[in-house]
Amino acid sequence: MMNQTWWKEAVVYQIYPRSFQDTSGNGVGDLRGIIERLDHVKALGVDVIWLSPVYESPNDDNGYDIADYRAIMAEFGTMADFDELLNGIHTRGMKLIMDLVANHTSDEHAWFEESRASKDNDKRDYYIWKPGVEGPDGVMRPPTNWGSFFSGPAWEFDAATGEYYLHLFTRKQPDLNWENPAVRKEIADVVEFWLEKGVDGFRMDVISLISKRGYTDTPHEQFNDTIANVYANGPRVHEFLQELYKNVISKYDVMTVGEGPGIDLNEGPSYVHEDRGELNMIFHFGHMFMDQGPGGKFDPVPIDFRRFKEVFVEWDQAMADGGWNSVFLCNHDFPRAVSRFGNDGPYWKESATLLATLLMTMRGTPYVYQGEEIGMTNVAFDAIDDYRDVETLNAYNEQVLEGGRDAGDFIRAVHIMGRDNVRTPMQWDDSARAGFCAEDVEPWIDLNPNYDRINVAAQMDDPESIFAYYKKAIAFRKAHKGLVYNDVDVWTLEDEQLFCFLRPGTTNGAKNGFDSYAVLLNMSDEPAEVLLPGRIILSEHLFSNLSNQSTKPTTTSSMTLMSWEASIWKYHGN
Ligand code: TEU
Repeated sequence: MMNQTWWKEAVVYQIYPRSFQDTSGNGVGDLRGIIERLDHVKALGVDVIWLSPVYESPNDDNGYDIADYRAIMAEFGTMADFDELLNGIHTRGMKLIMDLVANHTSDEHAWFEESRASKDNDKRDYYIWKPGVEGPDGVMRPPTNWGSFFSGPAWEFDAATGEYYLHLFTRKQPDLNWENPAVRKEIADVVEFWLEKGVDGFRMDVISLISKRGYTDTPHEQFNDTIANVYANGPRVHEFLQELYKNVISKYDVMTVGEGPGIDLNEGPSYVHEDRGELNMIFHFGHMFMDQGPGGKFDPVPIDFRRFKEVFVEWDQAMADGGWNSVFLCNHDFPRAVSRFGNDGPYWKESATLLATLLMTMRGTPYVYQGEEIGMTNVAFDAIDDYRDVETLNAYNEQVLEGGRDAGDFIRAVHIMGRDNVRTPMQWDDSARAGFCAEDVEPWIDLNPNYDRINVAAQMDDPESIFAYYKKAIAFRKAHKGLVYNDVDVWTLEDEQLFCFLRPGTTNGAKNGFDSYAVLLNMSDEPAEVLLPGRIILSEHLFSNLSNQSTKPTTTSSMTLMSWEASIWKYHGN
């Protein structure tokens, strides 16, 4: 039986502060806005808030480029606001985890300003500097052929000292040199600073990238393979994480979740196994990268439903022995869950609530991204000028302006995959700015025009709403611990429509004290016939997302689910 802890039983809600609630009148969300909306978050029944970065930043990548780890971004407020927010969260019985972005800083961080000043500066080795190499044509080239996550080379020439620095993300996000013990000490001090303030843990940005493997050219391959084979899981990553845990994190009762591009099934458990003293859980990208075609992120292909299910099964099995998973369908980097995995047209409500059911019935800690609880959808701006995300804008420059790709074709890909899909302002009500900011203020990015239909106010008091369903599903998970800890046994892997699994209340054949649950999900627009495993009998219907659900208790071997119906049963047998 797995060890039981609070962070396994917790449900996490992610806030992207820029897009949550403006109170200062600058069209940008802020900390006081979050304070005002804490009762909304509390009403959902979540336990932990993960706050995307709020530190001082020039916002080249919306705060994922930190200029001062100990200061609050002026646009978001002050440290006094932060303290009040933390207090407001704790008073409501919730916890707060911060976003620790420590693979890189902003180029406007004081460390980098010193580092770039001269080759013999004390902080030169805080970052990764290399001389260029001379090509056969006598022209100076970057040290390797590495590409950045956000288009263009991963090296930037700096004229002051005539060398290149590494930046796996934008050129305003230079990579820190974790080989340097002084850098590791700085980061440990930052972690301690926030833990001493009373925060309850960290989400660690691209933590899989902090140890570099050495600097040789990559073969020409798909970018996601380069991430996995060249950038991620470097030789010292586990040593670095163990050091941070031992010296600082282990002294506090907090949770950690590492973000892990390039972490595969073999590597995953070594980041989170309970004996290793590294992280509690990671975000893997098995289901987040699966709809990219050969051209990468802006070359979308349809979701392979069978593969989608396999990803859940494989990761559950990989973590079953002493590890732990996080479960998420969306965050600030990927499309809206209902638009991507559901049907945001005719089955909007049914599919959004089905996805909530999946999230709350898998093993692993569930993460809900702001707006998911009201079924917010992708947006489809026509013009590139309406987009704000540096990933999208850089890709537009590279693929359309320089590469000659048809602009309309590119924008259609952005409608499906762009990160701004999840960064349009939170939809609170149907007033002119959806309650995100004052009506005479321009928000930093346009609203999704469907805010008049999809908003919190419209759902708040409606017992049939997506919001009401999220509340019920979260409470249901908390009341049925078997949904947290029991094994996952999927029996419809081949099926084109169904995702059905058992959560047996037995571990290695012995009863574990929890009940057994069967979760039946029809992830399609057509009704579907579920063939039940012969060894079980559904004994009690517990939960469903449709009001006209198929609640008939059955002793027969099959039942029919309506389009996007989700149904949870207690069962007997094994
Ligand atoms: O994202 C890391 C990451 O792997 C992303 O590049 C992801 O693949 C991409 O956004 C998908 O389009 C983290 C943060 O979550 C992201 O917001 C930051 O931009 C990035 O790190 C750099 O800090």
